[in-house]
Amino acid sequence: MNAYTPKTLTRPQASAHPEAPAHPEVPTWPEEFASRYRAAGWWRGETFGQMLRERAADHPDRVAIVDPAGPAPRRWSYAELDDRADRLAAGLLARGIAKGDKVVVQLPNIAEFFETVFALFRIGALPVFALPAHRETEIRYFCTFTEAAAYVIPQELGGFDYRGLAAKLVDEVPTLRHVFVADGDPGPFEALSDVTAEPAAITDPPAPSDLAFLQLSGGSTGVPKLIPRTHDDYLYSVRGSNDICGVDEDSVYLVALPAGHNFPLSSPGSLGALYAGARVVLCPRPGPEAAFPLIEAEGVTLTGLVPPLALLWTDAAPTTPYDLGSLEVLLVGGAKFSEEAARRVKPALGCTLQQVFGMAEGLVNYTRLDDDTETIVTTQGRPISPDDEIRVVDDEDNDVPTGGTGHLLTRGPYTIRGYWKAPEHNARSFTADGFYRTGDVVRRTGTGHLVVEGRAKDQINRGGEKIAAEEVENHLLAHPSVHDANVVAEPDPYLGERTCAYVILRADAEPLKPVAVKKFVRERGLASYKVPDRVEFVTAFPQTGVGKISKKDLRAASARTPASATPSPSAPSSCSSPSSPAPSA
Ligand code: AMP
Ligand code: DBH
Repeated sequence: MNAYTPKTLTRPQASAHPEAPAHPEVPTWPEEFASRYRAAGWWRGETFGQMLRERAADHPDRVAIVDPAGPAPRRWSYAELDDRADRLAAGLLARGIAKGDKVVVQLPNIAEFFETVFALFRIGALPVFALPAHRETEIRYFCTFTEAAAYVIPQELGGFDYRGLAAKLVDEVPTLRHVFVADGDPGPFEALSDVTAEPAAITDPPAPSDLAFLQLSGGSTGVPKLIPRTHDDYLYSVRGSNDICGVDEDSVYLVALPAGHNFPLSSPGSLGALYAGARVVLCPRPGPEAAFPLIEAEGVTLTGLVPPLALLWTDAAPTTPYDLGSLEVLLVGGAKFSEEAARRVKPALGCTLQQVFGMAEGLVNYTRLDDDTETIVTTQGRPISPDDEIRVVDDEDNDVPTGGTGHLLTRGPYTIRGYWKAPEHNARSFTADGFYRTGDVVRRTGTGHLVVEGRAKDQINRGGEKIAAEEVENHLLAHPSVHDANVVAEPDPYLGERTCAYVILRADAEPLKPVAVKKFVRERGLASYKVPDRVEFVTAFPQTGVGKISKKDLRAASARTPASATPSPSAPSSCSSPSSPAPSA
């Protein structure tokens, strides 16, 4: 299958002002790299707004978005999506939302997600892709840190009323002028469907080198970091993914994970499908009960899942009454997929497994559809681009030979050169010559495939949901009875990893129950996947030779704890709750 090639490619603005970064707060590619990436044809001077316009012109009547939720399933053609984005763009401009403004978008898998992000792309306002699972703490941070002008929410999801949260934030965040409610009862706010005006030409559209949006990082520190992506660089990752995953205009992509996450958005994701003029089908929940009927009804050809969900699907497939015969490719990534589970995919689902090891910061690796079975089940793939530079290094940044294990550093045409407004983080997370320190420990095979062997960053990967240990520790430390806290990963047969919090209580504190600690963290308004699965009270932490706390020893201790002695963790939000499917940033 060939990637769909648009009939008309406009590539005007890219070279118009290449060396003047439109966003001085964002470290960007030095001009020698930018011109190289343009000359190589990776950056083509496209924007997402133009892209949709061209697809709509080329085949107005093809179905772009299928949203089966709600009283009547909706099927939007390319012409309809294009027109809706135009009208919403005009409505947003009329409300004073303009180029460069940030808009926190926290929508589930509903058609309005696409209307909203394409309207924002068109006017050059930047979506900030919050996940439905995020709660007060995260959303307040996104709104204040980005000085967001607007917040787009559903009415309610999984029992959580987003309007209550919005009301609080509007009071607290001076820049937040608008809340738009995409479905249901808008309450005191404006219904998104009312934000509409006659489309007019946009006088100052974004340039391809401008930022398109801010994506979220799972991070390893106390605060999530924001990832600035440009139209040019992201479109390249999407186009490159389409070529590698065989996406063409006959493809049907099922969005099973939360639509705003980098994986289902771009690897090759919904944006890949729209780039190809293909069809995007929205799945309200990622489990087999919701997904399998849609696969049959819509003839879904590919989708992406995190490992725990892929396990659920392979378990359910042999006995399902639904015909899954249309499924050609299942992408699995976000966390390490075990070899045994990987071997089960083809026999159970009858489709090709494609492992994907990606990150919202950029670099995405795929196993290739024509790789041999051993490569597909034992590696996490190789980079999209010949210009993706990969280094595997030891603790002193010396390159290790092929086949050796080390830290993965990367630089390339769609990997950021720095987080948004985070100079101190950037000094640590990027080398002086612009390589991103991924925090992943990998081995590179002779064929250039990467095998993820572990992780150096202080992060827990809970079935694809990323949790920065430090963020949770900071919340635990806020408890008046807590003297000190350390959060580590412990193995879990289903999730891969779950969280264990080791807590030292103050000498004078009343005894506490683990459940009280969990409740305290939850009530601080944190996404529920970040609430520790297990809380263990200790009187001291193991130390290293120089007296630092040894997380390594804590992890080892927690791995030795018999599973039966611990309450079984809640399923990843991907599997249990409609509001918060994995993975999370
Ligand atoms: P984020 O930076 O939040 O987008 O999360 C990206 C991180 O997820 C990577 O740096 C890896 O740690 C992890 N990850 C993603 N895909 C895989 C995979 N296929 N195998 C192992 N880890 C993965
Ligand atoms: O985990 C991720 O962030 C991820 C996984 C697969 C990702 O960003 C991607 C593919 O693009």
